[in-house]
Amino acid sequence: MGTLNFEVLTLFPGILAGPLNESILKRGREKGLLFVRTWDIRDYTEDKHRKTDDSPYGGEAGMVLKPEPIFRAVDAVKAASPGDGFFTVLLSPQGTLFDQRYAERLSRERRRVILLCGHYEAIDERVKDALVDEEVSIGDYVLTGGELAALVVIDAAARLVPGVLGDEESAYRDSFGDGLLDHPHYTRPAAFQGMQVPEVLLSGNHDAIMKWRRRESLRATLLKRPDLLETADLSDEDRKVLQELKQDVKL
Ligand code: 6GU
Repeated sequence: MGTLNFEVLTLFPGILAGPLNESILKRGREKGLLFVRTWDIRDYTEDKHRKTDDSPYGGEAGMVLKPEPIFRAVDAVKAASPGDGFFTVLLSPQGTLFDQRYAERLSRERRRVILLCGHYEAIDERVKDALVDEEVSIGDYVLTGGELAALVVIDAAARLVPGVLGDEESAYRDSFGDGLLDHPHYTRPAAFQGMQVPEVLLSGNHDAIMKWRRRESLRATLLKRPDLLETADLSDEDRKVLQELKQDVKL
């Protein structure tokens, strides 16, 4: 079985360390299913002040990440694994939106995935032109840097690698897989502060329970994220249920 390999280039490797050493990511790494290595871009500067950014040509405000340290760092990553293939992703708010489909594609990636994190500032365009295969954003908001986005990308892809989730955990792997929101969940006690668990879940009728869950997934999606219904994987029965739910909403 293959390992999902990430090489993360960052000015702040410490941001990554905590989350990679907890819970499922930690266990995935221990099992050899996930490999994540961080590279400090500042280690690839060659000047006395270890300068990684500079003011932009054209005289606008702000700073731009210099190309040389990044090119050297990427060279070092590639030299460390001779013969391997590489796929380079720049994390930036200008990228295409990261979603479950992207996570699924990444989870099957055989090449080493280089995640390039910017911080505060813009990045010299020649890095994108010469080194970057894809530019990815995790949503329409601005973070201080790409590190948290890199963690999101690693986490979402890693949990889809077979064996990373335990049996109990992987039962939930498909909850977004068909493009619908999850249905409600309940555990003991059956009555709590006057609130009852839905009768059908206590019935032992597996077929009725499966139908209830599907209906509640469709209901949650219709109410909270109707946009997802455009691309969701829907059966004829699903469409019938959706028509009923829409009728209910109007009452
Ligand atoms: Cl990938 N980077 C930054 N800095 N901000 C973001 C982002 C990435 N995705 C959404 N906002």
